[in-house]
Amino acid sequence: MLHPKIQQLLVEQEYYLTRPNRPTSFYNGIYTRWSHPVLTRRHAPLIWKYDFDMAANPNAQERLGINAVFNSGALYKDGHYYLVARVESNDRKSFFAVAESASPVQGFRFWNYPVALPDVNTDADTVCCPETNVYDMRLTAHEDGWIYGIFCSESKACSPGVSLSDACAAAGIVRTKDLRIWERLPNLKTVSPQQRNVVLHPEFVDGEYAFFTRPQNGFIDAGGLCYGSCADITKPEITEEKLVSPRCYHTITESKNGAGAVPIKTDRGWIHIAHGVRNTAAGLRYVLYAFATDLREPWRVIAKPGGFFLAPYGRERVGDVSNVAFCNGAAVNERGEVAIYYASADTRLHVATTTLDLLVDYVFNTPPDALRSTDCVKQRNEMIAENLTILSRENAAQ
Ligand code: BGC
Ligand code: BMA
Repeated sequence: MLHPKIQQLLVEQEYYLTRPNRPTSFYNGIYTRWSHPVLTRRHAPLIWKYDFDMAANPNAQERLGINAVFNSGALYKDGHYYLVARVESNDRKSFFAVAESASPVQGFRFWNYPVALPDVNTDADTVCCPETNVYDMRLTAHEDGWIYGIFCSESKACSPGVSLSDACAAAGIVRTKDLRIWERLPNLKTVSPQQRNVVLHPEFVDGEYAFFTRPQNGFIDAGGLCYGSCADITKPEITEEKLVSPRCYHTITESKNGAGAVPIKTDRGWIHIAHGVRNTAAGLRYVLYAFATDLREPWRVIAKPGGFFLAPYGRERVGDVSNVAFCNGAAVNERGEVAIYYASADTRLHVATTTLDLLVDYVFNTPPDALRSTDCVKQRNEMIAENLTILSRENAAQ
């Protein structure tokens, strides 16, 4: 028999999981925001948290709590949406779990077991200890036929003299055909000592596996969104990283930036949804920005709207790490509908829906950042002047 409290929780969770979602009134003509997050800690199956054995758990206490469900890789395949979410338990360790739905905006359910991620480098070397934490998987359906997951593999730094919080970040690589059985490949090697926010491009470029990288000297100090490639993904090593999207003073990427979703292919170019970070008196603020790169030379930026594409809004601003919007997955269906999965405040996962056409309009027709207040006002005044002419024409016609 099940504990009555567990029975009640199961009923309540079912109500929550089947709750319909609806668009909000938020408008910018670029994407639709939805009322409810698509994944939260309340989506975590109760069997992950409670021991259902009445004798062992007579008070129906949570034994292994789940704190947050956020930054998720995404994939659309055969009419279904798959999310590989970052699930963070009460002990601060994250793990990956697959949630599936036939709809991009509602009805996501986790599979019974989290991803069994094969372990690597369990022997400490002289610089980095064995992997401690994993997070932020990007899912790439590659033209070689595999689905790859590139994620951050974090470990404690262990050279002599380091502080308790010194850490190493590397890009972990796994691949699968069915999201159930995962093969682990060696962590990506690059010239720079650390990496976070690495994304595998879905197509070969000049016969090589192409990556968007984010070189960093230490665990935090980061050097812009870059590009590099390697011939053999089973021996993943990038020997040269080209700068694609630099950090820039007094813009949304001043402190850090990095790739987000796997680039989205359109007729006009690859559309990238990345993140930019600036510092404030209240701590770091993470927003999403977008740009396009050339179809044949995916490292070459061909359009770059100014400012953010999406920033934490209203209640999204509140959570464990407030003022963070973060995206590591988007899914595109055969009708050109795009679901952008973004997390807020490192706490829960939302969706913004749009289309390839609307994204192309946004990326190619939004003016670039004019970089100085005076020039920004000039840029705005040109639009205001044209608008006033249009308005007076309208008024005269009435
Ligand atoms: C956290 C990440 C964070 C990173 C850099 C990690 O330990 O798990 O969420 O992005 O540190 O601050
Ligand atoms: C990072 C990311 C995310 C996280 C963000 C804000 O650098 O890799 O995991 O959402 O910080 O805390």
